Amino acid sequence: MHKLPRRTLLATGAALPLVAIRTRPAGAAEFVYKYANNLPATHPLNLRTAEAAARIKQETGGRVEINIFPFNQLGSDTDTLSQLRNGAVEFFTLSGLILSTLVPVASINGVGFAFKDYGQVWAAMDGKLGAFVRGEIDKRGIVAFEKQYDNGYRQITSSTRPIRTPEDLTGFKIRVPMSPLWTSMFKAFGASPIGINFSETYSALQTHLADGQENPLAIIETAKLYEVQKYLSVTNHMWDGFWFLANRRALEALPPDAQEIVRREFNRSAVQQREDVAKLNVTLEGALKQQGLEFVGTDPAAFRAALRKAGFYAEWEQKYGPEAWSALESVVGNLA
Ligand code: X2X
Repeated sequence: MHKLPRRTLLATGAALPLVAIRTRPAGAAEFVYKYANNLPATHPLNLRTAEAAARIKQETGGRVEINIFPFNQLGSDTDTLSQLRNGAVEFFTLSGLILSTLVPVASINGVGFAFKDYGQVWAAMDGKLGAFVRGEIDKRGIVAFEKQYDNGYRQITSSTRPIRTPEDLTGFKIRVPMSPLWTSMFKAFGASPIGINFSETYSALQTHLADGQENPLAIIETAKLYEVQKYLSVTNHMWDGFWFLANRRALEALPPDAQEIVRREFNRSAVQQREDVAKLNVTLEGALKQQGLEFVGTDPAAFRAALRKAGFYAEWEQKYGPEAWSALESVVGNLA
């Protein structure tokens, strides 16, 4: 600073903000950030985060503008995670299970049949388990906001044959997201899982690279997977949620009051989005049947027994370690 010419020195102080403002077009935001996700624009996650972005713009007096890029417009989840890390994308919602490729413990909420109901899900994820996972995410230069968005309980769909029992999964070519936990779980069922990003899933089903996949009803509906699937087996085999992630440098570049507004509004939208998904869980069965999906009942206890027999719980308990596992079991009871 001491070497700057006198004229520049005079321009500091009160004049500096004016200079900064003049370099932007009139009315343009000071911070223009990208928020990427993998879901269709019609999914409640996108509807609610769009509301949050609008509130943020208003409450920061137009200083912070967040543009949403849904449905993997900026790349697959794997690509977008790299972009989040290097700052090319500032915000990203990602399933903890996929985030586990970077932060291993983040897949723990996906352990098969762990949560009996949403009461347990939110007790764990808004409680000790969620705090533990966020702490691990934090070590990677990424910030996860407190409230997770709901993806939902996952159900298996198929284009070839109805899956009723664990034995029906034998050799079944099923698309799973890119995550060791998913692959491990479907191998434990005796299936042939193929890791494919969501951005490629519809076409993988269409071309029969995979004969089935598993996702919550809200995704099967909004991503129109019913167009390329025939049966839906109600398995509720795991619960999955999206962490709202921020590149730490980008978040901390915002003035403290704006950081607080951003965090508060995305947390608020998450809580509203959970309610939206809860309602859809009730109404979508009828809508999907009308689209031609045949619903198939299952005995979840049989699927869970298959996992136990294959040593799935023992293996993952060891991988996650005692602290995380006991945080999970403190809510859901003994899993092994
Ligand atoms: O990839 C999927 O199946 C999805 C959309 O559910 C996730 O983000 C895990």
